[in-house]
Amino acid sequence: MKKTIVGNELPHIPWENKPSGCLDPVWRYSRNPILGWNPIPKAARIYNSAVMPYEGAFVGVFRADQKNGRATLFYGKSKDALTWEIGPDPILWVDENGKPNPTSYAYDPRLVQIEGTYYIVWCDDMHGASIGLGTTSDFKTFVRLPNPLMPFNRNGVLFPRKVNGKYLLLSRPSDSGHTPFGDVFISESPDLIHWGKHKFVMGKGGQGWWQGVKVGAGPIPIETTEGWLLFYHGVSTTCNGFVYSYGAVILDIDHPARVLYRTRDYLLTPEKPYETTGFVPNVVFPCANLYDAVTGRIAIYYGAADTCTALAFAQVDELIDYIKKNSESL
Ligand code: BMA
Repeated sequence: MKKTIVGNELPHIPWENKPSGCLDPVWRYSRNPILGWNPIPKAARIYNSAVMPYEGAFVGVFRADQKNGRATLFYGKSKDALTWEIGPDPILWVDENGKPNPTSYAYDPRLVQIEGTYYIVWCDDMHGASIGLGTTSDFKTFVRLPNPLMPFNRNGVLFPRKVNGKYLLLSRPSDSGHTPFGDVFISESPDLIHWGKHKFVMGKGGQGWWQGVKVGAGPIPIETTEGWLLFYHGVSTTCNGFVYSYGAVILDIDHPARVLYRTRDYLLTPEKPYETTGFVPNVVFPCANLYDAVTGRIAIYYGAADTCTALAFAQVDELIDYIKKNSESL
């Protein structure tokens, strides 16, 4: 069988075949959402969260909005990546000397393994929105590392391996609120501490109006023989507020600042009741993907309406073919 994804097999990836009659390259899990309102005693809503395979099962770092409204990160584990055991308490971050180093708020985590170490990137508070970075070796002790970039910034996404000998981080510089800054940049580092050589990757706009206000990188990019496959969210404005959809780009494998293809139309937009109704209506926001390199199956984890966690599926060859044939002119 053709192997397009460069990576490991994951035979127990959550999966459901495409429903008959569906023409779209991305389709929803029929039992969505997998986490609904008040999923654990200490959180009202769990969404925009990160999961990954770990020791034959799955682990996750979850964005959980507590009942005081504050966004916090919780650890969770699962045998099937569908039913999750989360919490009961937020992650207790420590500094590199083991002293408590709590976050004041933390949201939209991404989780990645690079050279055997696990890293969590999230939206942090450093006198305003900024990128937070932490690490763990066992999902028991979570150590905060220095904030990689200056505020204000969101949607930090690390690549799963070094490229040309450097760690790579995507981010979306902004100001402190829901801002008009909406473009994605890439930075590189020899050590995850010192970041530089910043480059522009992609901007809001294009022919697709769904991505006309801002765009932001989503889950950890998937390495494929065609380039890095990266899902991203795109925002448009209506008279009732923002609408968050998602699409995907293919980035050059050795020079990921170079976009090769980019979806002109969204892959998924809020349509289902759990996406159109909730704490913030009309939001689908992907933060994680699982994949099986043998079958090319991809499971996308996304937050729905800032309330629920939902799942969608794609097959890599069909998806890449679709992106190439339906690309924005770049
Ligand atoms: C963004 C982030 C996301 C959220 C989205 C829609 O700015 O804060 O966490 O899902 O807004 O509210």
